[in-house]
Amino acid sequence: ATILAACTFGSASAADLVVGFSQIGSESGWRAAETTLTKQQAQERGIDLKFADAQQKQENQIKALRSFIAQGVNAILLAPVVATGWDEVLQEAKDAEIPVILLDRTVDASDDLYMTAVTSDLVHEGNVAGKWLADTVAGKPCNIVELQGTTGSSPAIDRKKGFEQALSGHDNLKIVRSQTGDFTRTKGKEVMESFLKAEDGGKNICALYAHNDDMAVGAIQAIKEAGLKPGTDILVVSIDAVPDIFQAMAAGEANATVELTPNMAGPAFDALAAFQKDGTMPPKWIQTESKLYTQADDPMKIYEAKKGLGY
Ligand code: GYE
Repeated sequence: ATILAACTFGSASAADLVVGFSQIGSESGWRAAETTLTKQQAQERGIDLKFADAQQKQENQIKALRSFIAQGVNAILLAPVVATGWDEVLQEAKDAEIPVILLDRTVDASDDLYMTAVTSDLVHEGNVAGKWLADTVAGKPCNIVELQGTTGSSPAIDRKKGFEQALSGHDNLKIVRSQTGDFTRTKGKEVMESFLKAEDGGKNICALYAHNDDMAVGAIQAIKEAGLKPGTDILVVSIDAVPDIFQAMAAGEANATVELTPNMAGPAFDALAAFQKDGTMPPKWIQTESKLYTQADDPMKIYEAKKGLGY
């Protein structure tokens, strides 16, 4: 397949590569940055990028992939909105000898149906967030509310798993409410409002764990409107490290975030270039780094550095 697939590219140089990108949508600042950077990198590398925004719907992603296959693109980038339901269309891409690279989320499908997945270690991210909270509350009783990412997506599944792993052995830490906020600010605010109402105005909520910063930013608004102080009455820990969470940290309204780079396309395009050059196959997983940031890390400086990067 490698040799055949290499022939698919023929003598095309990077400048001739046509790549289809099925993007989930623009549910968060992080997602918007990933789209910006992918388009920028394609332009810099002379790649003809066919961009399709699925508006958060898997059926639109499947339609886009079928259209890319019909167009005979050289390769496909896919950020899969949910983890299941991809086998058939990935098999169609494989039959057409079009390599598929997964960005920022994984799929429950055999890994011979995609070339590689460029993602962070999503379980580790949840684990880092949970460990930070366990260390911060240091044995005191702490009721946690959790805003989950999109139901059925690999980040929602894995970030929950990693966080709960970090809590095991700390009986003082308890998740008392957990619901999806679909990775958006609006839904994050809405669900946090319902948590606060259900938990006696939030008096006995010690911390919020949000699977992304956008839901945390929405929740912070809800906490303030309930007359409580986010960052002190209710600790706030989340993931992505988008500029606005650093602004909240600088105001003392958020406490910690785990960084996820929005530059997934760089490693993806590098892998495609190597494959096109001499058929070199990348590893099945290209892992991006995760780094914890807290209020101690000069948040305003980081905000200034990040705010121009397409979020
Ligand atoms: O954390 C969130 C986006 O798939 C890991 O998707 C990504 C997540 C990211 O909506 O902001």
